[in-house]
Amino acid sequence: MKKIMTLCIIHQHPKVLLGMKKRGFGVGRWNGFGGKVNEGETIEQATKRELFEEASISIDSLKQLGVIDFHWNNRPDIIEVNIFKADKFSGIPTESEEMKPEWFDIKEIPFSQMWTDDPFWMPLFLENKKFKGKFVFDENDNILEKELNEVENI
Ligand code: 6OG
Repeated sequence: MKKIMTLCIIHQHPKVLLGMKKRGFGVGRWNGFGGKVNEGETIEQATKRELFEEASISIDSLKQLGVIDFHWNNRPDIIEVNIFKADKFSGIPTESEEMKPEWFDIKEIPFSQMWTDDPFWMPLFLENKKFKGKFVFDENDNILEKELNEVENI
């Protein structure tokens, strides 16, 4: 089964807003904000909802820069993560039960405490390039296979 998910990173150059995941999937890692797309919701609506639920901020416009399929060699499901950027928001980034937001200079992105796919696509993301990819992980979240291509359109 394919699960459709969102991931949104606020990029106000030279800083990005990430959140420390406090519970659930990806706990202990810095990441963008996001989660599952609910039934009856568009991917963009889900992205905005998750950002508000997890960090108390609202965005009007957002741009999709990437889509990546993730598989694990010991699990049947596939996660499709839709990656968005926003540069303007309203509200004050606020800690929630799920995420602790923090600004990072793009030269100090904490890749050692992030998903191991992030260092591959983050440079494209920071340059506003669009990309599609596929990563296969083993049961310890090590990358077994990767495919990442810059594309004209998502
Ligand atoms: P919840 O299910 O906890 O949302 N996500 C990933 N993000 C990155 N950078 N790499 C991955 O590689 C990811 N797999 C999932 C999607 C989980 C959040 O984590 C993202 C969602 O934003 C495997 O609500």
